[in-house]
Amino acid sequence: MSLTRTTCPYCGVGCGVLAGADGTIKGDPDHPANFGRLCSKGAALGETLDLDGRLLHPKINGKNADWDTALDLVASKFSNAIAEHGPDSVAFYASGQLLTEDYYVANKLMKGFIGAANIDTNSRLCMASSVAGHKRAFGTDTVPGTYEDLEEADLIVLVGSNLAWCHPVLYQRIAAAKEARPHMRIVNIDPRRTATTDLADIHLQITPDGDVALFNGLLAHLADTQMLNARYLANHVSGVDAAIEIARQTDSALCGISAPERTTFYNLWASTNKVVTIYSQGVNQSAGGTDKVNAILNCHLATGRIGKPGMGPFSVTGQPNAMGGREVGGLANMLANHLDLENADHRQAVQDFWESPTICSEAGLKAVDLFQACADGRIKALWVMSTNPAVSLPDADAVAAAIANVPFVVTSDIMEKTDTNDLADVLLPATSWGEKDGTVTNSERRISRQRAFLSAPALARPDWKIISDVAVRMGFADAFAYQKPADIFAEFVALDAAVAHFPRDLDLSIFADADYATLIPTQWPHNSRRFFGDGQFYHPDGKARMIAVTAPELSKSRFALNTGRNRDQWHTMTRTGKSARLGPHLAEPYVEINPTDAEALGASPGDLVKVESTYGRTILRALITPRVAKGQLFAPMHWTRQRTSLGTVNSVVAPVTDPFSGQPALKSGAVTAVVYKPKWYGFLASHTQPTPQTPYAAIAKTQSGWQAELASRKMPNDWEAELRRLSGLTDGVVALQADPAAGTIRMAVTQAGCITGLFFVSSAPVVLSRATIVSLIGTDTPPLVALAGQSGSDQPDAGATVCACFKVGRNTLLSAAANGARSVAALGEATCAGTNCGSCKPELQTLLAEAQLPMAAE
Ligand SMILES: Nc1nc2c(c(=O)[nH]1)N[C@H]1C(S)=C(S)[C@@H](COP(=O)(O)OP(=O)(O)OC[C@H]3O[C@@H](n4cnc5c(=O)[nH]c(N)nc54)[C@H](O)[C@@H]3O)O[C@H]1N2
Ligand SMILES: Nc1nc2c(c(=O)[nH]1)N[C@H]1C(S)=C(S)[C@@H](COP(=O)(O)OP(=O)(O)OC[C@H]3O[C@@H](n4cnc5c(=O)[nH]c(N)nc54)[C@H](O)[C@@H]3O)O[C@H]1N2
Ligand code: SF4
Ligand SMILES: [Mo]
Repeated sequence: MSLTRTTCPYCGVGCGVLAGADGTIKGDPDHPANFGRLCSKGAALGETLDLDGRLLHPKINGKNADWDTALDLVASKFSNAIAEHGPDSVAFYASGQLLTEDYYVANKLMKGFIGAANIDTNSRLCMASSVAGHKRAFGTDTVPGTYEDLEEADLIVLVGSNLAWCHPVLYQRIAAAKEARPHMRIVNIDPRRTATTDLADIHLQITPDGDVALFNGLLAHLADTQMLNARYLANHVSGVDAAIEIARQTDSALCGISAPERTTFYNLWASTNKVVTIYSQGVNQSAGGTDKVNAILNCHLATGRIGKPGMGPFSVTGQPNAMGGREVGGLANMLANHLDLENADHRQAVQDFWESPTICSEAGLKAVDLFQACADGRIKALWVMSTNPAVSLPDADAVAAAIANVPFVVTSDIMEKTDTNDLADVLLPATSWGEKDGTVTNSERRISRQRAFLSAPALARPDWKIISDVAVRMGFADAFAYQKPADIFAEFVALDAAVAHFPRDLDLSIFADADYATLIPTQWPHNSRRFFGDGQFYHPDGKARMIAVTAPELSKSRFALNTGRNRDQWHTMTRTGKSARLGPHLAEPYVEINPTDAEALGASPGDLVKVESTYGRTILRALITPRVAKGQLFAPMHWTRQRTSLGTVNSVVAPVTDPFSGQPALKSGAVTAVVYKPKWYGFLASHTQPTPQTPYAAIAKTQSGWQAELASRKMPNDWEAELRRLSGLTDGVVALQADPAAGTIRMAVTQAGCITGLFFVSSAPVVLSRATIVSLIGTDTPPLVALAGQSGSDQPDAGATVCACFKVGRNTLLSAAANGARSVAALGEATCAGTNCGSCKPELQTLLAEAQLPMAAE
């Protein structure tokens, strides 16, 4: 069958994918981001294409509606709010997961036609500090690096980036380069030990937010050891003395790393010319995120290590189109095409080009403030597109209440049940990846096509079309008469040509004559041109600026709550949560706790822990591990109220933001933790989808249906009724075995000779093999055999999934290792683990190390 050439919809690496309507997914060997590679999420894309859970019709107050009724309602609600309360009374909250064409149209409608700038996006939570830091240093928001630089570097410094899990294909490219060039050095700067740390020669386990102290120390070291590039600084950089002065005053010990370790790192940095510093959310998502960015940029500018092969700062983007969003100016303080909202000439030029009735004249509300305005009653109509703010913003319960407080809320999404959709008046069904056409820009400024290989299901429509249809109904028919995404892309490129006389980095001239249908992945400004290689920057004097940044005071809370991502889940799991293959890697919301802290709290493995702040609380499974330092906790951001009762970690994260970028500090909340002692723990496997109803409830998709981890302090009177309530299984016969002495109850539901539900309850955490129990659902295993928690066959328990592609469990791997497979390659040969996408290789390495087996020389 013929495969369509498209781009992965997950992370900012932007891998090329060959996809077929039958669910075939392959890495595109010709795409310069991945050359055929894919990670576990990309490889499992075929499993997320079904229509299960999709939003397929417009809905008004929960009832299906036709498009005309829904669009008329949305347009009239927005128009009425604007007429009555002014353009600032309405807001859009968009996403780095929109395609460039969708994003361009949304931004145009708000800024040029509604005439306000209340459009912000989830990129505020993601890239805003990098944008602000770049602008301060370069005069523009420019990411100068390319992926090839990563392979050419002699030293890669990874700051606040878990590349192995979050940009797996870049991680694999670096790992391959290191193997080919063994002198390459890798330093990982992260308060936590992660899968990425395994590739590093040096792990600098700094205190949270110790980054500025560390990099100011580096700058002072470079100055003190005559390693500055004096000629470069004199010709191309301003602000040098002030930045160095502050750096010298900084106590670099504040970063929490010993003096000898700091010196080793500083000497390595100073003596290596080809240095790339990759950074991500450990830098951006901080109350001092912009200063962290500039502390890093300062060191690259001070040595002139920027804009040349194998060197430079590299802020990797998270979402597939975070970069495209910046290009179209999707944030509340940007215009379009890298133009400045504060610049009257820029505004006039855009208004002239759009032939628009108006143009916003000042910056709109940034994400956290925007939802505060929703809470205050200032926003009368809100449109959320392709993002799930009730989960992903800090102080998420207050954000949910703020959304509920807005008189009219519309969302565009591909899924029906999300925490944000649950609060909306109108739901608009968008076409999903595979059904839509457009472009995305990856971390290295490469624009690639996403192409449809499936037809749009039911009434779903592309986002650009939905937005344009509303704009037309608001009275702007001429400006939004697009027939296809290519029309919008052409306008985006034409706007760029129309404003080419303003000094900017963005230059889309390479796309002027491009054929949209056959567009191949192309980098701007021009495939071979490098930014800043000539020492020219975009401040009026043509120079870059070093910024004097001070190290912040560090938090003294009992526990600092760090948050982030898992290898196999994407954000709020609306898509990856559908894949039974991806679920078992880490199936529950958990909190990593250092063993010393766990002992002090009295927490044992498998216990539940209540993590609380002044903003809210969560209940999470304790994962006791030395990967986190004492006094720190780490919890993933993925779990929502759809899949858990109290697993939404942003319920406890404070809405503190960086003063320059407005980006929230999502990585360092002050929290308390105590063990949560329920009366019973339960594990439920069911053929129906359970709903979270007990204080601890974590629901996940399995190959045979669903599973739920449960716990409660309330003892039900009737266990059979409880089983039916939690599982939704109304039919079938229940067999129950109680063992009061052991404190256990076991139940099996059978219908027409098949097991449809199994429920294991215990006064202590349930220790049976989940994989075995789940495998019994849908089989004709006799209930009594099933209740013994055994499959009836002699299949050993594979343990928690490590390799998602081949479903290889931890126990299988440990026994292969015990039988002599003592390297990652040997484990691959014995079990296939790690031989497809390779995303689990860092974990295979860790598993071998933990098994304390002598490693074979590879
Ligand atoms: N599997 C997967 N991949 C993804 C995503 C996903 O949801 N799932 N999302 C994508 C998106 S949108 C993004 S933005 C990227 C994010 O990619 P990353 O930024 O790599 O991911 P995070 O896990 O958010 O955080 C990175 C690290 O920052 C560390 N950190 C915390 N505080 C500090 C600090 O003060 N200093 C330093 N130096 N480090 C600190 C954390 O311990 C964590 O390991 O991932 C993208 N890729
Ligand atoms: N505590 C904590 N919180 C965080 C972070 C963290 O590290 N820690 N990271 C932050 C970061 S970097 C990010 S980027 C955000 C991400 O957070 P969100 O953007 O809120 O999370 P997603 O789950 O990606 O939400 C995307 C939504 O769009 C829908 N969707 C998918 N495709 C389409 C489409 O084509 N069209 C439309 N209309 N909808 C679609 C999905 O079903 C889903 O509901 O989270 C932020 N929040
Ligand atoms: S690294 Fe994985 S998630 Fe990111 S674009 Fe490539 S395949 Fe998709
Ligand atoms: Mo992100």
